Amino acid sequence: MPKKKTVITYGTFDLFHIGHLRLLKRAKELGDHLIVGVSTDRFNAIKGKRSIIPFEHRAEIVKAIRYVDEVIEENSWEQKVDDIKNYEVDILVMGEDWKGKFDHLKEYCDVVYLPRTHGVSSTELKTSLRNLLEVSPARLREALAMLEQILRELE
Ligand code: C2G
Repeated sequence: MPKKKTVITYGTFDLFHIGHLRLLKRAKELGDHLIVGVSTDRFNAIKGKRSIIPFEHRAEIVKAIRYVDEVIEENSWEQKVDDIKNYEVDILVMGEDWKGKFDHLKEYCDVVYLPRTHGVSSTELKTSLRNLLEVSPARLREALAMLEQILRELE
């Protein structure tokens, strides 16, 4: 029986979206067992990222993804070496925005950078949501004029 190939990847996975899903799908296709290190809120602060969705929910969502076999906490940059050893990881997978950043781990396992899914990111989603909420006075006046027009037609 050949040894199961274990894959690991890490991320915040805030506002879970198609880019995250496709990354996890492709990571699982590289092996048999996929472990995902989900960044805790505290580690996000260290990364300089503030996620909207709290860690517990982000972890629960990732765990529910059919490609994911195991979820662990990502608490530090340094834990990857121990994780690779403790979980007998064969491949570390990251999106290409991290290209080169984890090459030092090639000493312990294969390191694969996969193309990102273009046109979507948690940051872009946050911006779109913010724009939706920002109603300018001009847009309010337009809406008011439309409502007054509707009222006139109803009278
Ligand atoms: N990703 C992607 N396509 C996108 C957005 C993200 O392929 N449109 C990938 C990223 O390249 C990453 C994974 O999805 O591999 C998770 O993305 P983030 O949640 O943004 O993770 P990040 O903040 O980059 O944290 O130690 C590693 C860090 O924890 C990675």
